[in-house]
Amino acid sequence: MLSRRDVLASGVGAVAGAALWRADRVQAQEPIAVTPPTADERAAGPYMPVTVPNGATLPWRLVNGAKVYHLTAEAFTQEFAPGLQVDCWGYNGRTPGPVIEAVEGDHVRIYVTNRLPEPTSVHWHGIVLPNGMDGVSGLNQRPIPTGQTFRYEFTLRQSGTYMYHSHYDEMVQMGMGVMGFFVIHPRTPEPQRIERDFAIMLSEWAIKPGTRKPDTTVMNDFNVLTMNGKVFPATAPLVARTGQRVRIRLGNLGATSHHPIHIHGYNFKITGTDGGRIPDAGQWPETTVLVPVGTTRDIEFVADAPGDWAFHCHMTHHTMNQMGHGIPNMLGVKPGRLDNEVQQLLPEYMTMGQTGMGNMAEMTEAMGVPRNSIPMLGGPGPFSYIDMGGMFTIIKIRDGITSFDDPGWYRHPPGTVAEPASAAELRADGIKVT
Ligand SMILES: [Cu+2]
Repeated sequence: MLSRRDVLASGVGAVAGAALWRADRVQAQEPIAVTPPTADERAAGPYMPVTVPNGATLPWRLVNGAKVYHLTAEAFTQEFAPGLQVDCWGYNGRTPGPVIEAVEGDHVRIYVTNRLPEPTSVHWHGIVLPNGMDGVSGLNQRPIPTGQTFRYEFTLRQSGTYMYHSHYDEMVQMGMGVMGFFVIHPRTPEPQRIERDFAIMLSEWAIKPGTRKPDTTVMNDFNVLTMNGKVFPATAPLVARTGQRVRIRLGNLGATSHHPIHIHGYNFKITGTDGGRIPDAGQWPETTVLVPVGTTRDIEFVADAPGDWAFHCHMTHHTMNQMGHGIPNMLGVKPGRLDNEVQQLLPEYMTMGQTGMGNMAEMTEAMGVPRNSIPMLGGPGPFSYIDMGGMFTIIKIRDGITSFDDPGWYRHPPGTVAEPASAAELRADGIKVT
């Protein structure tokens, strides 16, 4: 077991650690229900804590040199976006559960209380540990019965982005949200200091419009795609100051969908997986990183371009919400007298989609949707309605900011926004529009 001195020796210093702890509390997008860290905890926190948009980190306590955590697997209701309440399972009242954060070399003791209506167990995905701590029900341990608390205990011998999730009745429990991140910071500070470090868990859900309970039995019919348990526009932006070095840790514990996550305005390097840090020579530039089921990917870039940059899954169906996918293709269809005739039976009938579906998000919102559902919802933007939902968020980079709260919409320097071309401009450049 590590001594407290070992833990304290694991980073850059107590004073810096204390400052970082406090900064993270201020930066959090939602109140984090933790007691303020004790002097011991502050002293042992010499790393840049992860910022969890819409989420939380798990509080811990130093007891005789070990970091002690407590997870409770339980059922609760979570709002994915205003208008969509979902009955989920997860840890400590949220899905994904709070991020477990520790430092390489730490000895961790994690108590898991089961308040689910069936047994559970926790697997520590990617973490090197004794076999009996690996959490596969039946193989490595007895399942944790409802109402009981089990103890997991191991020493962290690696650093990187890992996960934890149920390993009992996996289809149901993971489909209901029983998962979270396990971030281990390196014992020696990284050569290039990360100044903004985000963690985003990607999840998929099957929730029929008007219902609130995810259907965990579907194989492909997922219709709600979340980042940290929220769909756009409820996803909190990722805010950084111009010039800061940013890391985004992505994880995917969905059932079947891989997510190509795309950044606008930047390229990045893929710097880590749930196997650990990728050596510099093995990193290549990308603008889209595929995050397959059962993996994590870390990406890093220097935020040198101010603006509001989209950050989203590039599967176009994954930035939609509970729309029907089996509907007829109406593109180019001339409805003729169809509307008049059908309206005699269904007064509110309207044929839609003949010119495309770009305005349907706004229209369905105006027309009303079934109770507790968000068909195709996007959100208002600075220029017009943003017709994307689901796995979509915004990276907001601003010059000189000291608060990382949502800074509002980007104010573009004059002359830097796409605008209608004037006749004189077209003439001058020899463009003929017929
Ligand atoms: Cu996707």
